[in-house]
Amino acid sequence: MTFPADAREVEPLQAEFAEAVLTGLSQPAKHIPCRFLYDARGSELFEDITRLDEYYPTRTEIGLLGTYGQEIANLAGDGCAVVEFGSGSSRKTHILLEHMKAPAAYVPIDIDDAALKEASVRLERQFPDLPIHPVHADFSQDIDLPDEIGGAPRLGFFPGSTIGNFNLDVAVDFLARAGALLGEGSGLLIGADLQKDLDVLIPAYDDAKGVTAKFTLNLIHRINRELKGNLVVERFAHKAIYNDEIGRIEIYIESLSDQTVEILGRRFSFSEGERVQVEYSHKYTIPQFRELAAKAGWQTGQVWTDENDLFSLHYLTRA
Ligand code: AVJ
Repeated sequence: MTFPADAREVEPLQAEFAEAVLTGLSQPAKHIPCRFLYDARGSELFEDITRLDEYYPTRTEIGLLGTYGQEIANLAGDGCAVVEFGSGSSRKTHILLEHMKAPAAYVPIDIDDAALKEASVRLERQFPDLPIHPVHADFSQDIDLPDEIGGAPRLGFFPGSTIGNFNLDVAVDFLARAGALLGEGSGLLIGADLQKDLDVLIPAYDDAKGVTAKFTLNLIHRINRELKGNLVVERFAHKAIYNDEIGRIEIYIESLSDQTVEILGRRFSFSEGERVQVEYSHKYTIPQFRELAAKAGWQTGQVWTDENDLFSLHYLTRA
């Protein structure tokens, strides 16, 4: 395994977090970008979410990868370099790699260096012949692929419906840049969550055990710890609603009273019921997602879904 040069190291997140919170809470419609939910504790809580009965995406996608892995591997061809965007714990990658014939390399890209190292060590043990070249970077920024993968055909892998975090424009922009990075002739296997009944959708983002609430409210603990905040977590609540017009789950931190808080020596006021938007999770129909991919210059091909039409896996190609 090789680790990236300093030039590819990401900026320390601390200053960025401070800037995002101070600016985001100064706007009339308060918001904090969702990537700040995923610190070490947040990533742990998200892993807990993926194991909830109500949270169908993870197990459904894992099922699809198992069922259609061979078909996917055949489409990708032999000797591919697999490039995973936002690989995190790389919990789904082995299913894909097991089906692929003589993959040339695995390139996990993630902003969390610890998760990246851990996953690389685990996969290296599991696939001793597979060269692994981790890239420590924010995959939403411009990145370079390691020289070591040379001219191997590339298969991008973007599971989990992480693309659902992005607004339409940002999603198109990301897919276009992923296409430029992977290059001509490459493939992209991408998971997209599907639109569905609210009685299934809402509990997936507001579970009975309150794990999702804990995940959302962890942001308050992070603000208190890292940005000298004095927020009282009991005075806020997790709120998940479905925006029917746009087709997305919207997650908020809601203030339970009129209150004023202090963060890095600055004061912020909340009225009772006021919300801070912290995450979006866009849901697509298959035609909608194909249209989005086409806008970003990808050819749409195979789509796999489960028998309950909960989740979709798309295989895209680049001419
Ligand atoms: C990591 C963006 C795929 O949208 O389902 C789940 C995030 N937040 N529950 C999703 C999330 C709260 C998740 N993604």
